[in-house]
Amino acid sequence: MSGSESSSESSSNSGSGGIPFLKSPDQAAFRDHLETRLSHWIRRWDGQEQLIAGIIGIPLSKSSISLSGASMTPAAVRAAFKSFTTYSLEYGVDLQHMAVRDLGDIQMHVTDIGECHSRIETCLTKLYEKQPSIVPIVIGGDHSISRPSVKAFSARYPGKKVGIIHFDAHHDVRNFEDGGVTNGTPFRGILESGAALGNNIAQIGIRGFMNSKPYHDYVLSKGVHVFTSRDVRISGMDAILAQAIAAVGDGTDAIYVSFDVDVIDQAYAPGCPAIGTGGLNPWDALDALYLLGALPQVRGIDFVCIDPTVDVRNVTSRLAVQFMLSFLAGIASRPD
Ligand SMILES: [Mn+2]
Repeated sequence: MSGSESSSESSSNSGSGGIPFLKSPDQAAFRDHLETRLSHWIRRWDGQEQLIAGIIGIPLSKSSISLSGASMTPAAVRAAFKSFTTYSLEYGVDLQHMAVRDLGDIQMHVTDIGECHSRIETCLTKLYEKQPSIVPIVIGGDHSISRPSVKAFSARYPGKKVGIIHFDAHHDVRNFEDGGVTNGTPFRGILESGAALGNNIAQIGIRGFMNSKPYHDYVLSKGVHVFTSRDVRISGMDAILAQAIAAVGDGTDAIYVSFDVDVIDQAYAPGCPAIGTGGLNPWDALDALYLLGALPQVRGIDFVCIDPTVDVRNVTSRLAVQFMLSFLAGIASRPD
């Protein structure tokens, strides 16, 4: 039997309902049997398997100060899974055998933002009980989801301290009096709740003409380590990240990474509500996320504030997938 006959026979064997070449809708995309796409690899979680990492969507954007379709991000990110393979020649890794699954979305209340935040904390707290070693990859949602996410993360390590590395154009410590709990307040909430101490938080990529001095003074008064976008451009990401890790890792037992995609320059991340120039470039961020993934103390991450409804050719959602993959490649490089 020739090779071509053999391959046509295998196609006919795999046809839906025994009909040759017919594929079920969930397998309708082109498939090359010599490559694995994320959409083939990241299957839904069965509720039992102990995972290295799990994707959890939080479709909340009613708490965004500016109009945001961030609630659409988990779906947009999943849709982009078909565009990427599991193999990176740059990092020398194929992720396809790593136990990473899609846990689905946390159901949001339609009108009650406080209830939404409470559900996030409850759901993640229970998840950590059931999956003690999981690294959650939380896909927001706007940045307000990070306060309940960090609170659950902090409670995961009772009696211990957690550190946070926060990539953002903004300090995110607005007062609660003017607008309540929003995507502008997560780090005010984290600091005031004691979920993490200021001295255990580093903010990377904060930039000018997007913040106010009282908020800059506030984070400094709490001991937060602030590295601007300009600092990264002048000193290089490796040097800044090393300083941030040294500061945040000192005396802490676990590190959470919160990544607001608006930290990236608007040219590379047009699908964010708060776009602006002077931001980080994506390749620095990709490497930073690889290095953070490789660090065993890093036990959770979120990606927030993408609005797929204003994105251009899904550039920003796809960037988030690449960020997630770099981070997972880092995890794959950890010693067992
Ligand atoms: Mn931001």
